Amino acid sequence: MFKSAVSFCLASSFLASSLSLCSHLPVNAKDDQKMAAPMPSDKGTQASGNAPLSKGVAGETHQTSDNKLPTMTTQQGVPISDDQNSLKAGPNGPVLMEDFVLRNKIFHFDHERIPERVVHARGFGAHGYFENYKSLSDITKADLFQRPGEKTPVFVRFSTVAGNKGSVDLPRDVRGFATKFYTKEGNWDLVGNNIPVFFIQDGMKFPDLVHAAKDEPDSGFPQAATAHDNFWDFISLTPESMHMIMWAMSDRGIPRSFRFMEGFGVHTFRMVNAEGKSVFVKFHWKPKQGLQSVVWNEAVKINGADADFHRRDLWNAIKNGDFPEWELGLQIFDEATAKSFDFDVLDPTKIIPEEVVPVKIVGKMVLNRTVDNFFAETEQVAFCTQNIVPGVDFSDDPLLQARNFSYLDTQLKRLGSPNFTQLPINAPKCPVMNFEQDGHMAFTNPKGRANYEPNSWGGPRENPNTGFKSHPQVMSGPKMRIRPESFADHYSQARQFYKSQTEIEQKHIQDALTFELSKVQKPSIRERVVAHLMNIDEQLAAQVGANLGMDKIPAALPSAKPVKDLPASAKLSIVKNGPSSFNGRKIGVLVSEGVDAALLSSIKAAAEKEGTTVEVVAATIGGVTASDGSHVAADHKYGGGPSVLFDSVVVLVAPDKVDSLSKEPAVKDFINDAYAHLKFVGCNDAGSSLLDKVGVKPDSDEGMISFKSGTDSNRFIEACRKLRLWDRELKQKS
Ligand code: HDE
Repeated sequence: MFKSAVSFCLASSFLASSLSLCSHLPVNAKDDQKMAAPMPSDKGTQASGNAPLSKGVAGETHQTSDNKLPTMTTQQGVPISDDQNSLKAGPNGPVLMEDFVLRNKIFHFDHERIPERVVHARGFGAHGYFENYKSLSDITKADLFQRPGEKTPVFVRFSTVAGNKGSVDLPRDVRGFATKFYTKEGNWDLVGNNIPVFFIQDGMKFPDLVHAAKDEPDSGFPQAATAHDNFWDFISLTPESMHMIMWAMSDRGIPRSFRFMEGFGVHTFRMVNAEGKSVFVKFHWKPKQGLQSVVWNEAVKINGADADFHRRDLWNAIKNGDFPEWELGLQIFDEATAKSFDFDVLDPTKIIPEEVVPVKIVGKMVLNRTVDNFFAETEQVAFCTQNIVPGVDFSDDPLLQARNFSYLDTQLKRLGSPNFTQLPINAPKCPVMNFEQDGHMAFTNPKGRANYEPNSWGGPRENPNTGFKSHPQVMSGPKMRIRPESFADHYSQARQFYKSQTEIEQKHIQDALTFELSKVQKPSIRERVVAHLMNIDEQLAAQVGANLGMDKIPAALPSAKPVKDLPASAKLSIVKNGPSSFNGRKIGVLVSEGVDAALLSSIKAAAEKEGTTVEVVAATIGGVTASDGSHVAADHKYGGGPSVLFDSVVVLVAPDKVDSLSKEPAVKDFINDAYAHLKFVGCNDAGSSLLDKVGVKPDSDEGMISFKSGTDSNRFIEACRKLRLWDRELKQKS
């Protein structure tokens, strides 16, 4: 009665248009049944991939069976004939229960989500390798560090902490920097952050910290933002967090991209050599691209313009062959040195200044491959701090000890099976041999008869020579819940950090604290935070208090230990550790019809020489015709490519377009924001007039560069190496 494979509704891959077209189905006179509307074109749709389509007998469209694409199958491998329509009793009839194709598809879809990470839910990963500069056999027997030039595969996942999986990339937050080394002696996970200290000293407080930082439990907001009462309430009652607060409120909390941030192992770890001798180490990742952050107003706008700013940046850099690199640095010290410090190296709220123990660079990491599938790799990767290899060991840092419990537990919850280690992204790239078996989704069960040890059938067996052995540290002491006295100085290093910043960086810390605390509704919480700041720097407290409209700055809270004036450390500033090149950055060139072709080419050439990307912003995405009649392709339309997406901008317009452009809101914003965000701004003569008309003085400071000839392009790029003209903000302030 019914033709087979009737009623393809391939008219569009989009449900809405499919539905509207299907509701006007033409009637097939012969079978008196409704048929799908014909395709508007036979070029193929998203639904059909690129499969050629042919017209059916009554004008309906069918996929041809002779296309070259592989045949779609069910999960059981059964070829699918129709991926558009469920199996019905007649064209308008109910869907039949026997439709295993539909059921399998929906069943799988219904189970697509897994629990997101309870912290660090939003992340982005990439593959690469770590390469040794020289052997570290004197301090560690870790196999990956033995041979100079040897490369070890790695997977790195960067993340924000507080936001949910679908939140934005640029909230003010700490960034995760987690590295999985697939070594020949097992996986080593170095699960660090872009800030070298942490909020708390004992894992017991972690759930409280995270509860306070995340959205409030009654309202469910704010998401991915610590600017709310609960967070600052907890912080104001937790003096140990003050050092971390200085870092989080600095520009480190709003990095320009993952590529331009440092990474830190945070805790003190141990390395152990073949003789069993142990040293303490702190791990550092130093970006070869240099440090860079954005300014707060820019971050706010980037989140709207491109919520995926950081992930897109990393993806594009790798796809363009501009592989980001970090050098691995170690601070190595022995127990005697550790004891000589007036802070405790087991306290994760403390750093060891690089001036005190220099960072020894031992190798580099290159990220050179994007993931094939976000879920399979970035989402399913399971980092565990307890994944270490022979030659690396833990210290007694109580935060690290608590993490070692937590991560395995969380992976079982997220990935649902103890066999998560068998997933390709988590599986070691060396042999895995033991008698662990079964469990959900076991697919590498041991072969043969032996599944216990000792047995009479065969290996594997333990190896006392090469197997992992914990450093035989002597332990003694009464069993008690206590915070050591050596952890009690909460302010000295916070002060040291603040004092080590440049004037502009100190201003940003003041501004960040002001912004966050201005969102706190309860005055007593604001006051308590300012009272802490009094212990760090009285002027900082006075400025933040004044910005918050406090009549009286509260007295400093009592400090358990006298606050020390430690020497400033240049390494703690971003501005003092910027790049020497504009390599890897991006210039946005705003153009009009009739743009000067020669000038545009000279900018592109100068940028290419520096390793800088140029993107063109025009009235439409169709591009413009340049002065010489050539076509200039556009990467963005005005408004679609605001200046916040670029590290510097150039305004290249034709004289007859100045008037009309000066009335375009998106063009005005482009120019005004670039100036306000302290960027270097280049322009041709007509561009200068446009700047003037929208309220930006084209010769107001050395950051404004006018292009008279092609050589000015080189001058512009050289200026851009400074990244921002910080003086502009300081002058605006005075
Ligand atoms: Fe984590 N942390 N953490 N953490 N952490 C997680 O593990 C936890 C801490 C860090 O990209 C969770 O897989 C406890 C410090 C990163 O997949 C969870 C404590 C540092 C990532 C967890 C800490 C970190 C996590 C959530 C205190 C910096 C993301 C999902 C005792 C050195 C890794 C997951 C990735 C993730 C627990 C403290 C960094 C719940 C209990 C300190 C970079 O297991």
